[in-house]
Amino acid sequence: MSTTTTTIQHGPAVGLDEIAARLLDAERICVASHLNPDGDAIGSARALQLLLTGLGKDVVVYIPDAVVPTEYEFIAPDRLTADVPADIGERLLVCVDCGNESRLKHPELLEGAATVLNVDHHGDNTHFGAANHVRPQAACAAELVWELAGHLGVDSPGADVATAVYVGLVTDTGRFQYSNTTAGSFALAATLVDAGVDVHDVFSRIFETVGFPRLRLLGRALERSLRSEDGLIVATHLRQQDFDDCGAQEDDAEGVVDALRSVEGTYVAVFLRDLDGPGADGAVPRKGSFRTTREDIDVSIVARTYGGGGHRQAAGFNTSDDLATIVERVDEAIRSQLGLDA
Ligand SMILES: [Mn+2]
Repeated sequence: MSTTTTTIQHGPAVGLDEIAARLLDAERICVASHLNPDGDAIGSARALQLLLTGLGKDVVVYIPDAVVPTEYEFIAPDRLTADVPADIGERLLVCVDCGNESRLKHPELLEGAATVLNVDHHGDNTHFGAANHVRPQAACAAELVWELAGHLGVDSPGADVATAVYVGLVTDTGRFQYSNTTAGSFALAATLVDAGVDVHDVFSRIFETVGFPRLRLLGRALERSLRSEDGLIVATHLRQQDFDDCGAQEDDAEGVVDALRSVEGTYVAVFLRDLDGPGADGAVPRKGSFRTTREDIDVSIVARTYGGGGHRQAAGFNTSDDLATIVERVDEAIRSQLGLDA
């Protein structure tokens, strides 16, 4: 590449006023979010794009593979790209809901951008931006984007921005049921409804549009579920063959880990997904996720021992370990975190 490369800066923590000032200074902006985007990734990126476009900025949105899961298509960003924009050197890059560099997939994006801003709520965010606003107390990144609107001088962001923010809020709080749900989450929801969100419409678009392949895939995952000897961990796995048999896509596995954690007495739910057949070395690349139901367990610590990361209560990783090995490691880790005898 002939563009000037700047090394990733790990810059200071700043307020949203500073983030807003830098955005207002820029003419061309690239809003980016993470691999395998969820409702908050899409919602926060779309809301920020709408705000900035409304201010006359030229805004493209980068999401790895340009994937928008079907249930979020109604808030899909415009000018969505899976490629590093050719003019990235002249664009201000602002990442939302993205905990670390690898979640962006293309490092050239960070290296090539004129400046990198990082707005997020993941506690283990690596502060990869030149300026970083990371607030773990926020239930979702979209909440920060909504607050940012005020700093950008947008007093009434309108129903479309409110709807995109609400999608981030309702999904990241597990419909206002996860432990990150606060009085503030409900207050924000009330504000968003006042701004024009149609709560039932969002509900039916996101939660009542489950494709039949997803139902079949969930059935397979549940049928194959197992429990650790002490009952603290419920786990399952899916292979590519399962996806093929069910006619399912990658994002159809979304609800699996949440179904597991609902079992009585479960501390941690583990979901493992084989990515391909075994490589030349016989190892199967796999992608895993952890969820815990308990405030006093931090699953992101265990995910980090696999080079992954996430939140205290929800984390992901890549590995070639099999399910039994992972369950054993998680069991050991939570016992040590809770001070239980091994
Ligand atoms: Mn989020």
